Amino acid sequence: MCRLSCLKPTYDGVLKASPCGKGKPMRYRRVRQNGGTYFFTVVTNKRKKILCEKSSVDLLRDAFRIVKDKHPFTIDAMVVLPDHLHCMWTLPENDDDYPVRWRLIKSYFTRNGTWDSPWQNRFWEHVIRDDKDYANHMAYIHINPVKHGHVPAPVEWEHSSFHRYVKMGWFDTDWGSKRIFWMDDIMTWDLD
Ligand code: NI
Repeated sequence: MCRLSCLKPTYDGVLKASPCGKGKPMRYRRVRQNGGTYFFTVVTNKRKKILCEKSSVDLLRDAFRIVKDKHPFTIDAMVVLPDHLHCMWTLPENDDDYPVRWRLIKSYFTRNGTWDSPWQNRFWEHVIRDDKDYANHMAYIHINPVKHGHVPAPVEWEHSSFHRYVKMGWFDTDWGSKRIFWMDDIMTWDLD
C-alpha cells in the first residue's frame, strides 16, 4: 500500500472537473467542522471479498449507527468495496479518538457476523490538511469503484456516498465516468 507522499494528484484537474464545476468552488467548508477530518482505508483479512454482501452492508450500517450514537462523528464520504472500504470522517472539536471508533465498529461487525477474523488489524489514516486535500479525497473515494474496475462510472456503484452528493447537486450524475478526460489524474493515485 502506498503512502500519501507517493500521491501526485493534479489538484487543478480534479477541482476544475468537480461537480459544482462551472467555476464555482465546492462548498466544502460547510461540512468541515472545527474538529479534525480524516481519511481511512480499512481492509478485510486476507482481502476476503465479504463487504458487499447484503448481510455485511447491513452489519456495517448498524455498526456505524450504534458507534456514532455514543461517539459522534460525521461521515463526509464513504465507499465500500468487496475487500476494503475508504471513508472520510470529521470528528467533534477536541476529539481525535478515531481509534476507539474503529475498534468498536470492527468488533461489532466481527461479533455479529459469521466470518472468522474479518478485518486486518491495522487501518490506514491520513489527516486532511486543507480544502484541496479534502476535495481530492472526496474524489478519490467516489472514483474508487471505477479505479478498481468494478463499474465504468461512480453512479453505478451502490455502496457509495456518491448518490447522496448527486442528490445535493455537488456531483453530476456522470461525474467520474470513464469518458471524462481527467480520469488519468486520479487513476495514478495508488492508495489502495
Ligand atoms: Ni480502494
